[in-house]
Amino acid sequence: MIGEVILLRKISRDDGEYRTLTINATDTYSPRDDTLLPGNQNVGICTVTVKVEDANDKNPVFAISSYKVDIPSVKRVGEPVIRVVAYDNDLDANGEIYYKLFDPTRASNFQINSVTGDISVKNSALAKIRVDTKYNLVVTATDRGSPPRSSNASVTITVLANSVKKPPVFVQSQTNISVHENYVLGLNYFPLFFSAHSEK
Ligand SMILES: [Ca+2]
Ligand SMILES: [Ca+2]
Repeated sequence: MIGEVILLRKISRDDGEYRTLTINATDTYSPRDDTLLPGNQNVGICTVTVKVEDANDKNPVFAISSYKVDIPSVKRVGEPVIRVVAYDNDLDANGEIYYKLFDPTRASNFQINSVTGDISVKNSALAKIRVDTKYNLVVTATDRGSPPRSSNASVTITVLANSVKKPPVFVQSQTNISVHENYVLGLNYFPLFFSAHSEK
């Protein structure tokens, strides 16, 4: 005789990785067999341990749904801008995440490390912008389950055109001054010329 164990409802790994079942096999009373009187049947007991395998039933979740950052225009190619982070509570490949960056304008000014989520500058032209410029990007986190699941977050990067204030510069970097010993304190002065440094 074969006994079948059938799943009657959906089972979740969140309630535990293992389930233990106790199965009894009882022989049948037969009027022609005196040894098998009612209440005097033989019982065999078997314990079955069921392991619940992981299904890819969780989406990656971003720690922040909307990232915003301001960066100076002097950022060079490869310089980090911001790091995005997502989590996935599934196991193994079902919980392994990789990142992709999508720019609706196809400008390719920024790039993302698919493993770490680090976004960095990709285009040196960002260092030459003349006005503050906002970039609205979308980052996607996708797991390696089959089929895969994914989530999006928005990333707004504002590149500030005049973010670096350069110090004033003296017209003459070296000046020689003669001082008479009988000059009056506070009355005699010596003009030193300097100019503000221009960004342009
Ligand atoms: Ca998953
Ligand atoms: Ca799961």
